[in-house]
Amino acid sequence: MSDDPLLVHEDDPYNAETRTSALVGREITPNEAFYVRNHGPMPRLSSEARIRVDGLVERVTEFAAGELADRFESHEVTATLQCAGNRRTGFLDVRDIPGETPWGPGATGTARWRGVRLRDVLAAVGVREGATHVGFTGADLSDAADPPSEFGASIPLAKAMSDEVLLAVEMNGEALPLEHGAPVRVVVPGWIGARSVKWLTRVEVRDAPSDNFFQAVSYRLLPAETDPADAGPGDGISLGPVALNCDILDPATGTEVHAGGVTVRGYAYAGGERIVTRVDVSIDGGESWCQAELLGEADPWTWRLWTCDVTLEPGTTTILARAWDDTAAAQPEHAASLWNPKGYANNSWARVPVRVRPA
Ligand SMILES: Nc1nc2c(c(=O)[nH]1)N[C@H]1C(S)=C(S)[C@@H](COP(=O)(O)O)O[C@H]1N2
Ligand SMILES: [Mo]
Repeated sequence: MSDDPLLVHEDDPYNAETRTSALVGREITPNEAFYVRNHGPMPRLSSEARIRVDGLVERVTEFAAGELADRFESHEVTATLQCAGNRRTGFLDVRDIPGETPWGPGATGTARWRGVRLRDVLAAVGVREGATHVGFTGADLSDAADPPSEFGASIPLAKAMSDEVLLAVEMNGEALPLEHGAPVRVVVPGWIGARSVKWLTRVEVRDAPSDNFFQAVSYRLLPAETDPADAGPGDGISLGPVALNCDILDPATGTEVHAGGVTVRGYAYAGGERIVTRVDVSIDGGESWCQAELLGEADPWTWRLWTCDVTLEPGTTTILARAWDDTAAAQPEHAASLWNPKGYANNSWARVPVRVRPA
């Protein structure tokens, strides 16, 4: 076991997920334990860095990053970020996914984000008639894009105008760390992490979604038979609101536990504007289920931690978990039915095999 809360998948670009041991039982993920998902080298910007707000606005305006917090009211939102590739490893037993990071359950975390509302910034510059989307551009150049480009994304105007979407300058009470997008990043609660653009340099009000590679081509869910190399702009399903998901953090996959009473612990996250309403746990392959205790408060923007006491007999067993949301939807059973060429949105039942030793 390592003391490092992060499991590094790649050094360049730097990509690391939170180990389950560092996620378990914590409502808030500490900054040094929060997963990092990058598509290129991390740019070092100063507080003088400009953020240009343009497109379908009355007054094209540039703000210095450091001036935003003085110009607009400060707001804090506790929100879970979840990468669309979280739990991709569950797909790899079904079929290989070359060229994509094999994220386990730790490409997600919850932080207290403080900053200004995007809505207030948009009101200050004036949104023009015909606007339907708001695009974001970061300062980092990615050669994952063809041709290489800055990382970018967009969200519909209605979401951009919501209370919860922030241009964040602080994370858990500290200045936003470099790897999380300093000095200013977007935070879009309920939506896949890829829409929360880091190292923000541009906000563009548009009459269509962004044509940035990471919005138009990547982060889209393709039919299983497609070769992602052939995918062009607009192909597949654009990923936006996160799908209902959960995973087991303790016991950890493949570990040994003593027979008898065992407390199973994990997280569940409804995504979109939904809340988690129930988490079921099974130790008999889904024949029967017991209901986990949901901790904390129901909140659409954050995960719900849960615990469930089970009694395990000696041998090997796979602990299962599945979450339900307030639309009465539950997670799908098998990763196989969800497999897609880029390995996004695996929200199939959590499955954690353990060896149970006689007590
Ligand atoms: N500029 C920029 N923003 C970005 C990315 C990036 O590579 N560059 N990665 C995105 C993805 S895919 C995710 S999941 C989240 C991860 O945020 P974090 O690294 O702070 O956890 O940032 C998003 N914003
Ligand atoms: Mo992501």
